[in-house]
Amino acid sequence: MPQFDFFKKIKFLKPQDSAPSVLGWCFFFTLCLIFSLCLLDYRFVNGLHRQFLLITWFKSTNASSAEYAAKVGFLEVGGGGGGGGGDCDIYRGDWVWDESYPLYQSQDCMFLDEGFRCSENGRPDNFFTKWRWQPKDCNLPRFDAKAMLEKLRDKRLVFVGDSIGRNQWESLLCMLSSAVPNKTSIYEVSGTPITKHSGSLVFKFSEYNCTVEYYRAPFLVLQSRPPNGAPPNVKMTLKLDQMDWSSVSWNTADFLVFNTGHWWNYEKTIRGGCYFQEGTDIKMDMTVENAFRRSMKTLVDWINDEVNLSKTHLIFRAYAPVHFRGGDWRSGGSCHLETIPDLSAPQVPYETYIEYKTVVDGLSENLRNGNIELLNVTGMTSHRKDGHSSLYYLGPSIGPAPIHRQDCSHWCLPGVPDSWNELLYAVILKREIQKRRI
Ligand SMILES: *[C@@H]1O[C@H](CO)[C@@H](O)[C@H](O)[C@H]1NC(C)=O
Ligand SMILES: *[C@@H]1O[C@H](CO)[C@@H](O)[C@H](O)[C@H]1NC(C)=O
Ligand SMILES: *[C@@H]1O[C@H](CO)[C@@H](O)[C@H](O)[C@H]1NC(C)=O
Ligand SMILES: *[C@@H]1O[C@H](CO)[C@@H](O)[C@H](O)[C@H]1NC(C)=O
Ligand SMILES: CC(=O)N[C@H]1CO[C@H](CO)[C@@H](O)[C@@H]1O
Repeated sequence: MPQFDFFKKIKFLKPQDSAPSVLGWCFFFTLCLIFSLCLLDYRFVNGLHRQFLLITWFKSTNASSAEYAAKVGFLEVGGGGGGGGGDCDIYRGDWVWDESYPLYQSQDCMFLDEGFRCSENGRPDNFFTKWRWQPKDCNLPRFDAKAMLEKLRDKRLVFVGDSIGRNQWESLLCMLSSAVPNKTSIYEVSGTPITKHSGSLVFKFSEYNCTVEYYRAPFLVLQSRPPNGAPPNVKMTLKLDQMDWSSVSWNTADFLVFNTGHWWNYEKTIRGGCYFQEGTDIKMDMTVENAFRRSMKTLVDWINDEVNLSKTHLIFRAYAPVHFRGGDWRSGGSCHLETIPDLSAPQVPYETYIEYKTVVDGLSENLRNGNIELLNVTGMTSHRKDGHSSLYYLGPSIGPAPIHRQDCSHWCLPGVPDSWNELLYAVILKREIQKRRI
C-alpha cells in the first residue's frame, strides 16, 4: 500500500468525537507501530493475526463504497425484500467502516440508561460506533426515522425479553427520537424515568400517536413464588407452561419483538434457588436446557391461542453472543481494550450458541410458515467483541469499573443494537410491501 494511502487511513483512526486520552493514544501508537513493523518485515511481528485483521480492515474499508454502488437495494426489484424476486439474505455480510455513522450521539438522546453511555462514561475510542452492517448481496435501506414513525403511526411496537432486549429498545428510542425536534412530545405514559427501572416502560411519540414499549420478561415464561409445600431450597419457580403475566399487555401489539437466552443458565436459575415447574409439579431434576425447550413450546402455543397473526407482526431477535475472554463476568472475563471487530474470524458455528439453537429449533415450524420472523443477528453479532460496555457502564461521576468487573454482554450505544434495528426496519418495510401486493 502506498505511503500516502496509509497516512490517509491514519487520519481516520483518530477518535474525533471523544477527547483524546491516554488509552486512545496508546492504541493509536500501537497501530502505527504494528503497521510500520509489517511494512518492514512480515515475519518480524508475532501478532500475525492482528496484522491480518488490520489489513482486512483497510481493504474492506476501501472496497465498501464501490461495492455499495454495485448492489441492489433489499426492497428493490431483485433485492429479496418483497420487491419481486431476489434472494438476498440480509444476515450474511460484513461489517464495513462508514464515516457517516453513528446515527445519533448518546449526549443527544435522553432515553438511554447510563450503563449504555460508554463514551460519556470514559471509553476513549469511538470506533465501535462507526461500523455499518453490509449484506453480501444487497444494500439495506438507509434507516429513516421519520418513515419508520409513519409506519408506526397509531400503532404499538413492543419489545419483550431480557436486558439485551432493553438495550435494543433504547437504541430504537434514540434512533426514532432523532427525527422528532420537540423532545417533550415523547414521554413515558406513567411518568417513570428510564433509569434502571426494571419492569415495563411505555414511551409515547405523541405526534405519531404510537408507543414503543419494553417489558422485562427474561425467560418469557412466568417466574413466581413456589407452591405451598415446596422443598425449602426452592425459592422461586419458573412456570414453564405459562407465559409471563405481562403477556396480557402485549399480545395485541402491532409489532412484537421477542428475545431470550441470557438467563437460561444454571447460574441464573437453579443456583439461586429457582427451579422449574409444570402444572403443580416442581421438576427438581429438570435441566436448564430442557426447561428452555419446554418454554419454547409454551411460546408457540401462546402464539396460536392468543395472537391475531393478521394484526401482529411477530419477530424473534436471535441470541446476541457475549464476549468474555478467559473467564465469565464473575471470574475476570474480559473484553476491555477490544477496539476492532473480528473481521477475519470465520463464522462461529451456530451449535456453539445453545441459546440460538434452542430458539430456532423450538420455533422451527413457525419460522417455516412465516408466522414468526427471525431477526437472525447471532452470526453478525459474534464478530463484534469490540462493542461491549466493558469497563464503561458506571456513569461519568464514578468512571471506569475495576478491571475484573467487565460487562461483555451489554452493548455500548450508539453501537451494535442500532444495526439490529436497521434490520428490524428492513423487515418491517418488507412486510408492508408484501401486504400491499396481496
Ligand atoms: C391512537 O392509537 C390507538 C391505537 O394504538 C387508537 O386506538 C387511537 O384511536 C389513536 N388515537 C387517535 C387520536 O388517532
Ligand atoms: C412540544 O410538545 C409538548 C407536548 O406534546 C407540547 O405541549 C408543546 O406545545 C410542544 N412544543 C412545541 C414548540 O411544539
Ligand atoms: C385480526 O386482525 C385483523 C386485522 O387487524 C382484524 O381485521 C380481525 O378482525 C382480527 N381478528 C380477530 C379474531 O380479532
Ligand atoms: C441465520 O443466519 C446464519 C448465517 O449467519 C445461517 O447459517 C442460519 O441458517 C440462519 N438461520 C435461519 C433460521 O435462517
Ligand atoms: C487504494 C485503493 O484501492 N483505492 C480505491 C478505493 O476505492 C475507490 C472507489 O471507491 C477507488 O477509486 C480507489 O482507487
